Amino acid sequence: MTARFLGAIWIATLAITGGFAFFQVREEHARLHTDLERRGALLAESLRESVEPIVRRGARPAVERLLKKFARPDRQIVVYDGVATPLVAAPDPGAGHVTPEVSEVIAQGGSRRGVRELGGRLVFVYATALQHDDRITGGLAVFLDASHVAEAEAALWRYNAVRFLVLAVGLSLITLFVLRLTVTRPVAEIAEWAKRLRAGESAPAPAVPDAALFGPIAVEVSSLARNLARARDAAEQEAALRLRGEALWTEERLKQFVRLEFGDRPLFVVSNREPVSHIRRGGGVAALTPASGVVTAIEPVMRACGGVWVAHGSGDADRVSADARGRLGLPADDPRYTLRRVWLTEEEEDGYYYGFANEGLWPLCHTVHARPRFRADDFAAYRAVNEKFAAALLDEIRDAEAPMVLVQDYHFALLPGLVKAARPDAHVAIFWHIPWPNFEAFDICPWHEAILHGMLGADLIGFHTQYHCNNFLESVERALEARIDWEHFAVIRGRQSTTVKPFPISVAPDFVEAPPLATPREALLAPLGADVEFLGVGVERIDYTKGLPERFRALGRFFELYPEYRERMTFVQLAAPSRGRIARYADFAAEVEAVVAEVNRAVGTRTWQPIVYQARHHDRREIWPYYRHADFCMVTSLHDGMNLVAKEFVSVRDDDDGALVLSRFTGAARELRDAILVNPYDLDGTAEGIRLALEMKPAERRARMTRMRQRVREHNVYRWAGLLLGELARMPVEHPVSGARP
Ligand code: ADQ
Repeated sequence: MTARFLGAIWIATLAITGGFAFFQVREEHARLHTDLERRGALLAESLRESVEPIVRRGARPAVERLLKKFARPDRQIVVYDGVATPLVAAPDPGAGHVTPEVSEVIAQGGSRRGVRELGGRLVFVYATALQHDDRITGGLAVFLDASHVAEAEAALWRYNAVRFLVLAVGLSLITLFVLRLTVTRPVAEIAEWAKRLRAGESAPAPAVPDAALFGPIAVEVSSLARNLARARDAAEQEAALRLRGEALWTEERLKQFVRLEFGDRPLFVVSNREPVSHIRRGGGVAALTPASGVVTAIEPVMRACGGVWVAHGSGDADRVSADARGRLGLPADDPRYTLRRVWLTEEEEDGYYYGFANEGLWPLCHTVHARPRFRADDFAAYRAVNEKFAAALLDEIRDAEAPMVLVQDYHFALLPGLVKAARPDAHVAIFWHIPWPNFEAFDICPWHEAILHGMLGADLIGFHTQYHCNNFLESVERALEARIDWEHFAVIRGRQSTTVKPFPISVAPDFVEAPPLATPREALLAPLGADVEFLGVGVERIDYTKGLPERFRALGRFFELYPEYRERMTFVQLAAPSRGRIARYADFAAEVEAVVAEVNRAVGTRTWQPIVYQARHHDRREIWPYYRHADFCMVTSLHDGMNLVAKEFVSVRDDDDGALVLSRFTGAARELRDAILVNPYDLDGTAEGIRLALEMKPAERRARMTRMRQRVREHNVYRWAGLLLGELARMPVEHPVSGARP
C-alpha cells in the first residue's frame, strides 16, 4: 500500500512539475526570441538607411567605420553587394556568412529573420535589402549571438527538476507519517486486538483515530469475537454435560434440535410486545427491552432458533429503525432473527390492547377481584387487530411450507383460528402466559365462545400448569359442542383436534450476557442512602396482580413486629410503569406510592427509609446487581401464571445464597418448593416469611437455593421451547396440495 501511495505521488508530482516546466520553458524561449528579433530589426533597419547612400556611392571605408561603430563581439554586422557577396563585415572582417535569409532579401527584397548555427554557435539572423529607386543594390545582415537562449532553457529545466525532487520527497515523507498514524498503526493495533480476542482474552477495542473508517471494522470484530466466545462456551458446556452424562437443554441443543426437527423451516412467533422498542431519547434513538415476561422468555428462544417475530411496533422511533415493511434484524449487533413490526392506530391500541385485552381478559383470567370491563367496541377492535396481525403473519409465511407458528398470549385468542383457516398446513400453537379461570369466572365474558373457537384453531394450546389446562378443557366442555378426550387432554371438533398441555415456562440460564460483576453491594446501596446490613428486593411491572400494596404493608408489619430490624434492613423496589393509559393502572400506581409513603412514614427514621421505591424501567444490567446482592427477593403476586422474577432471582444467585419469599398463587410456587411460600393477603404470615428469610440458618438457606438453582437450571426456557416445539412438530396437519401457498 505504501509503495502504491508513493508511486502515485511521484508520478503525479512529475506530471504536474513537468507540465508546468514545459510551458515555462516555451514562454521563456518565445520571450528571448522576441527580444532578439526586436534588437536585430531595430539595428538593421536603422543602419540600412545610413548604409544605402554610402554603398551606392561605393565609399567602402565609410561603411566600415559605420559598422565598426555598432558592431560588438556578440553582434556582427555584414553589408553585401547585389550578388550577395560580403562587402564589409564588422567586428570580424573575415566572417561574412551568407545565409539563406541574406540570399532571399537580395533576390526578393524586404527583410527575413531566422536562427542558424554558424561556426558551432547558435546565431539569430536579421537580413534586410538595400535599395535604390526600387532596385535592390545589396543587403545588410545583423547576426546576434543566441546561445544564451538554450542556456536559459537548460537552467529552467534544471530548476524544475530540483523543485520536483524536493516536492516529491517532502510529500512522500508527509504521506508516510500520516499513513502510519492513521492507517498502518491502527490496523496493526486492530490486528493485535483481534489476535487477543481469538485467543479468548477479553481485550477492550483499541482507540482508533478515525471512527468512520475503523468503527465498522471494530464492531464486526467485536461481534465475531462474541460469536466465537459463544461457540466456544457452547462447545465447552456441551462437552462437560456429555462427560457428566447430563441431558440439560442449552441454547446450542435447542438450536440443533430445531434444525433436526424442522430442517430449514423457520419459526414464526406472534406477540403483542416486541423484543426491542426504539424510543427517542435526548436527541437520539435508544433501544429498550420492555419489562415483559413474554419477551424475557421468547427472546432467547428466537436467538437460538432464528425465524420471524411479528409484534406491535410501539416505540415512537420504531418506524425509522425498521425498513419499509417494518422489518429489522435482531440483535442489532449480531442479527439472528427478524422482527416484523405491525403498526396500530391509537384507536386500535385503545380498543384491542388497553380495552379488551387488559381491561377485559387480564382481570378475567386473574383471580384478584378486579371486575373485568367488556365493551363491544373493544372486542371489535380486538378482532380487527387479530385480523391485522394474521395478515402480517400470512404475508411472512407465504413461501414457507408447513410453517411452525407460535402465538403468544391472551392478546391473540382469535389468531390461531384465522391462520389455520388460511393455512391448514401450518403447525399452530398458542401459549397462554396467564392463568385460565374456572368456567364460572370465564363464562361472564360475552364473547367467550368466539375466544374458545379462535384458540381451538391451534393444534396445540399451552398453559403453565395442568390446573389451567383443566380449567380450559372444562370451559370448552361446558361452552361448546366439542368432545374432550380427557385421556389425551385433547379437544376434538369434527376433523380438527387440539391438544392442551402444560409447559411451565422459565428463563435462560444467563440473565445478562456479561454480568457487571464489579458492582459491590456498597456501591449499589450508597446512592440510595441505604447503609444497612440486610437488603430485600422486588422487581415488577406496576400491576394490581403483583400484590405491591400487600407487600409493602407486610414490610410495615414486619418492622412493627420486629423493631430490632429497623435501620438494619432496606427493601428496594424496582417498579416498571405499565399500561398507564388505563385509569385503573394510573390509580393503582398512585395507590402504591401512597402505601410506600405511609409505611416509610410509619416506621422510617430521619436517616433510614425502609422502602426505596424506584418507579422506572430498568435495564437488565441494572437489575442484575440487586438480584445478586439481595438477602431476599419478594414475589407477592395475588395471582400469576408463572412469574419469571422468582426464576431470574434464582438464576442469578451463583453464590448459592439468598432467600426467595414467594406467593403461593404463582405458577412458580409449584416448582420452587424451597422458596418461603406465603399468602400475600395474610400480612402477618408474609411478615413472618420475611423474618424467616433473614433469620434462616445459612446452611439451610444455601441448601434451599442450591435445590432451586438446580430446578431452574434444568427446567430452563430452552427446555420449555424444545418440549413445546417438539410436541407441535408432531401434530398432524393437512398437507399442502403442492408446495407453499401463493
Ligand atoms: P409478566 O406479568 O410480565 O409476565 P413476569 O413473569 O414476572 O411477569 O416477568 C416480568 C419481566 O419484566 C421480568 O423479566 C422482569 O425482569 C422484567 N421487569 C420487571 N420489572 C422491571 C423493571 N422495573 N425494569 C425492567 N424490567 C423489569 C407474564 C405473566 C407471568 C409469566 C410471564 C411469562 O403474567 O405470569 O411468568 O408472562 O410467561
